[in-house]
Amino acid sequence: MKEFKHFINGEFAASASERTFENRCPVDNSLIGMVHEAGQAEVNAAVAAAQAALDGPWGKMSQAERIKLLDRVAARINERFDEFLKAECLDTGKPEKIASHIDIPRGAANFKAFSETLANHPTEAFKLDTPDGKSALNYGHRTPKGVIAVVSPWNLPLLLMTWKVGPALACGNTVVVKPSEETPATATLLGEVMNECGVPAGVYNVVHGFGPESAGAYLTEHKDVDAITFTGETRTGEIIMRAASVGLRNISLECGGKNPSLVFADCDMDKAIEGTMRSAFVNCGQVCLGTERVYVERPIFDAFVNRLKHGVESLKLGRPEDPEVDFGPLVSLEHRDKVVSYYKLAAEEGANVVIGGGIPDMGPELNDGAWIEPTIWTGLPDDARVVNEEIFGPCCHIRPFDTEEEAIALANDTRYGLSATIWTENSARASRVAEQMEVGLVWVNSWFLRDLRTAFGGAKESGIGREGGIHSLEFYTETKNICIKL
Ligand code: NAD
Ligand code: 6OD
Repeated sequence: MKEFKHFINGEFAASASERTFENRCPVDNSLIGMVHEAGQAEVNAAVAAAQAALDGPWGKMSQAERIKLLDRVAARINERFDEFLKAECLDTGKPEKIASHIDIPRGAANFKAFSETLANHPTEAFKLDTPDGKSALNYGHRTPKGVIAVVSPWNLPLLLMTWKVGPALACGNTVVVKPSEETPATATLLGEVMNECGVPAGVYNVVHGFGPESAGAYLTEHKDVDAITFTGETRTGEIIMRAASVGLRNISLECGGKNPSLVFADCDMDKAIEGTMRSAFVNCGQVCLGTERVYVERPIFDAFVNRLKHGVESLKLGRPEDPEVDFGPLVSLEHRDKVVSYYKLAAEEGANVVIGGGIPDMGPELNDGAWIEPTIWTGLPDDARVVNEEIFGPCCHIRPFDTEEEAIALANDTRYGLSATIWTENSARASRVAEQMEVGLVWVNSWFLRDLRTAFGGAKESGIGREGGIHSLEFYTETKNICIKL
């Protein structure tokens, strides 16, 4: 049986308390291994190691040397691709077909993209005329923020963790990562890679555990953590924001969503169906950018609902390693309880269940896993909880609309503001509608098409701040103005 230890100062370490918890595979609920739970002592040690690396070898290294090391990390993840893939799929149950295209390649790419941004992005410079008839030169100078706490979720574990660790390290910071308790494996494996690549001890640290009264809280409340970057639920984001207020530490929050998709009658239906199949059901609906509310212009409503239903019928559920499989289980039995409670609520709120709505019979080998049926509803009122609360499962509600104005109002009628997707072949309409969406990200005729140079983040209760490209540099560095009187 596997044992997942913390990674502190370049070494794998057990918890002094010897407290551990189970890591189970959601495919069949089998035990993968035991995870050490960090107490205050382990978190203190990890933060101290990160601080020492900052004051020592990492802080003294040139930007070019750091970038070379991070390029090596990216290459090494790709060399150990299959190990990362197996570990990620065991922890999450997601199909290898998906993780080999999304999670692991992006996990590696995150270590390269930001080095290039850093190397190529200048800071500002202004020459100022001074009252004595001479002048002064102002220029911006970036320094690392310091020790960064990275608190990450379970849905895209390696991708979302390295999305923060990559730019943080490129900018010269050190990190202490608290991966989700559901998915400890790839963050731990990355510790081995850091050592193999010669990244100095203390630059990358991992502490395992839960949120409240555990590693997550101890880390985010730690006074020597200089900034916190978090991905997860909005309610957790609020708690972390309170923790960050002590000492006025910087935060970046990437939180939940209840994302709309607007399908206009002038769309290319094939593209809209293919895109909505992915945005609603890929990764078993556990993507923060995923679509849970679909608004379809009335003339094509019935045809759209029918074709999406056929798409769902063709999804193949099964084990991650089966190359034909495109749909795995939810991440855990606990999360399935939550999603099932929404399936029941949808029925109580008067939904018409187009397809799904329950737990599939996967046979004796898999029935203990966290399996769930992909589900489509129609007919719910706009104030139904199912239409307003983030479910984070493979389900969507489809509702007809009659005018562009109505579609925009419906899409924006939410406290969330992460992403929106628009399906239309009319480019004037596309930009007009996109500009009115109250979100951080809009995709037109596509979904989850990512360019790491662009701004990523949410509006309203979906988050605070932007990361990606220059925005990551802004968050992970302190810009100092240096004024030289000439
Ligand atoms: P979560 O908020 O429950 O947990 C996220 C992380 O925070 C975990 O590591 C957890 O242990 C830790 N945590 C929990 N309570 C804490 C506390 N009090 N103090 C410190 N740390 C704490 O989220 P989840 O269930 O892991 O992930 C699903 C959620 O994440 C969904 O709401 C989804 O929309 C959101 N999400 C958002 C994005 C985005 O980019 N906006 C991306 C992925 C997931
Ligand atoms: O692609 C990314 O950079 C990113 N942060 C994706 C988030 C997906 C949410 O589940």
